[in-house]
Amino acid sequence: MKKVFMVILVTCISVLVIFTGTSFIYAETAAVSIDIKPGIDNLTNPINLKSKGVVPVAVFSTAVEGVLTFDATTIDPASVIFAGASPVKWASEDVNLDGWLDMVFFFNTQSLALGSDSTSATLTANTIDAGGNITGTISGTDSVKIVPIKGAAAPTTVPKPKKSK
Ligand SMILES: [Ca+2]
Ligand SMILES: [Ca+2]
Repeated sequence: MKKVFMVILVTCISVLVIFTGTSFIYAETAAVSIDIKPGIDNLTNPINLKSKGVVPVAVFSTAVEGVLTFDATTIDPASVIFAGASPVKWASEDVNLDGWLDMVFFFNTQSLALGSDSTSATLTANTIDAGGNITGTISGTDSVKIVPIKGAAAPTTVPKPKKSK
C-alpha cells in the first residue's frame, strides 16, 4: 500500500516537472513574423539549393496601437540561425512600410540545411539589450518551395519569366 502511494507521488512530481518545464520554454520563446524573400515570390518562396546566391529573410517588428511589442532591431545577429545557417550579412530596413524598422538577414543558399522535400524553414535568434544581455528568444517560420536544379523538368505551377518583346 505504501509502495503504491510512493509511485503515485513520484508520478505526480514528474508530471509537475514536465508541465513546468514546458511552460517555461513557451514563455521564453516568442513567435515572430518572418518573410522569406520579402517582396518577391511571396507565396511560394522558391529556393534553388544549387544557387550560389543568398536568400534574404525579413523579421518584422510588431506594434500595437503605436507601441512596439517586438523590436526586430534588438535581435543579436550573432545568434541568428535559419535552416541551420548563420547570416552572412544583415541590415535594418522598414520592409513592410509600417513605420517601424525591421531586420533583413541574408544566408548563403548552399549553406541551408534544406532538402528537396522541405516545405518550411525556421529562423531562431536571441534578443539582447543595449548592454548585450539576452532578453529573450524568438522563432519564426515561413514556407519554402525547393525548385529543381537547372536542366530538370520545371513544375507547371512555377511560371517562367517572359521577356518583353
Ligand atoms: Ca516571401
Ligand atoms: Ca516595419
